[in-house]
Amino acid sequence: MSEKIYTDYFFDEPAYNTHDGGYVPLEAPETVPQPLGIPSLLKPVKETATDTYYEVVAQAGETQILPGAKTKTWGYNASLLGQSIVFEEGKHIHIDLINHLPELTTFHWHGLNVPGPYVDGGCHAPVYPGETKHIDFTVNQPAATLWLHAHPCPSTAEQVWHGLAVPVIVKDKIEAQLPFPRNYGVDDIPLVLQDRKFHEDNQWDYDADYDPDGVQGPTPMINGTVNPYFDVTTQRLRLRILNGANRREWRLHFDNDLPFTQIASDGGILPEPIKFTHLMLTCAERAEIIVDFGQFKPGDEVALYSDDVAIVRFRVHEFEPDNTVLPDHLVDIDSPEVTADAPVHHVVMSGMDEEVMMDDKKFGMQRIDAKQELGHVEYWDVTNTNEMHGGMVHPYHMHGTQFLVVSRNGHEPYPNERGFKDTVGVNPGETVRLKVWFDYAGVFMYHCHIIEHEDGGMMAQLEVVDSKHPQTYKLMDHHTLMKAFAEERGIPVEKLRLAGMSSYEKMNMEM
Ligand SMILES: [Cu+2]
Repeated sequence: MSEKIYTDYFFDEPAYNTHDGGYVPLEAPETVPQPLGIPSLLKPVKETATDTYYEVVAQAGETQILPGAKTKTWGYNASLLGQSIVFEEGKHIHIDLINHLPELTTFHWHGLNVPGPYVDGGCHAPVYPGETKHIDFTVNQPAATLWLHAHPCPSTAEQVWHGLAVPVIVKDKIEAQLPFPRNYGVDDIPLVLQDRKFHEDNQWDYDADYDPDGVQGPTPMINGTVNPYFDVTTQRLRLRILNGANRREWRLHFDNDLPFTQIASDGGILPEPIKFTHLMLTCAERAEIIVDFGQFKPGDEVALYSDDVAIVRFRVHEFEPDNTVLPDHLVDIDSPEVTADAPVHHVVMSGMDEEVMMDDKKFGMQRIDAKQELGHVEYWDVTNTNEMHGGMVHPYHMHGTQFLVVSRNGHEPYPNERGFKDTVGVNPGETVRLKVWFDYAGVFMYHCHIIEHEDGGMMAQLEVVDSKHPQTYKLMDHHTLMKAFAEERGIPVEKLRLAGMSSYEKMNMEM
């Protein structure tokens, strides 16, 4: 492994979302430390040599997060966040998507290469209360940390805020050969980073906290735990970090700038491990890191911070010495040739607050904004036209693909962007060039992953066309979904308030 240790966040400090007027800084919780919650692993309902069957239930419940009253929360197969789901590469997966919530939802597999728009689970795949829908697909991508979250437009932000987000772990034979910790819950743990404001009786109040630039809270909540600690019983610890916040960027570093090693990005293992003291994750991005506690002794405590607030405390216990050295090279990543004569796609993310748009339009569910032939490899140039001072980094996400980052304003991408990604932070004034291809046909969304920005219209969709087997898709529309939300809430549609609606109204734009 190269001995270079990166000590900066790469991103432009003037563009951090801390500079926005509505920014809510994190505050250190004053409640008693709690053991970090580790989502249990969802058990398959059936398994054969080739097929795995799951039931994923979206449900409402109550969770003891703070002392006193329980908080009303949502989750997958649990009251908050959920049970982590494991997929093995090559297996055929069958999932019953079951909605026990009082309102419609969708089940979006963020980062999974599957057909769109129904298996992918974006806005065109609603599951209504009491309904079960079935999907099946073959896992066709390398080992990675992905996630499942709700995506019913324009209420994605509120449903994720209620708790509908859970890690999805893909395993394969290549990752299994690498000298990584992989004992789930012991030396291999997910860290879902979120922030909330607790109102009266420990409840969340999405409407009260609403901000069109993204809802935040002052209290860090990690895997659904406030003020968590984790008992370290091995020298090396693998953290699968997911930025599951609606809007917050996390700027991560340990006590005394303890270096750590990133081994994977959104879509899988990096070609080579990269050493850091500081790492910034924009919304929906993932990083797998290995932390080496070899220099510590039992009783020591090492905190992980975002900015200056400790978000997890690692309590060091006895452990066996572990002198594993990571190889310099982890996996091969072949960058495919761009298809001859392929067009270059241009995407522009503009505005802030209610004015956010993509290519000067707000999202229209029935409008196809771009097309790409199945299997073709094409450049996508993604531009953020925000001003550097007072603008925001917009995390750009595409459904149904893992892409490669080619360049940032013509320069090399960051050193930890040499693996597959599905979400990339685009700085104000920057154009990021991506190399994009799809393994399956369908309609796929692409958008800013500040979730209130996507609900507010900074989103578009493309059709991946298989010319040899043309297909048509039944696309949803905002009106149908909003009518359903209103009925489920027992109110007339005129009275319905969902996160993204005010952004369309303020701009006099039709949903
Ligand atoms: Cu944005």
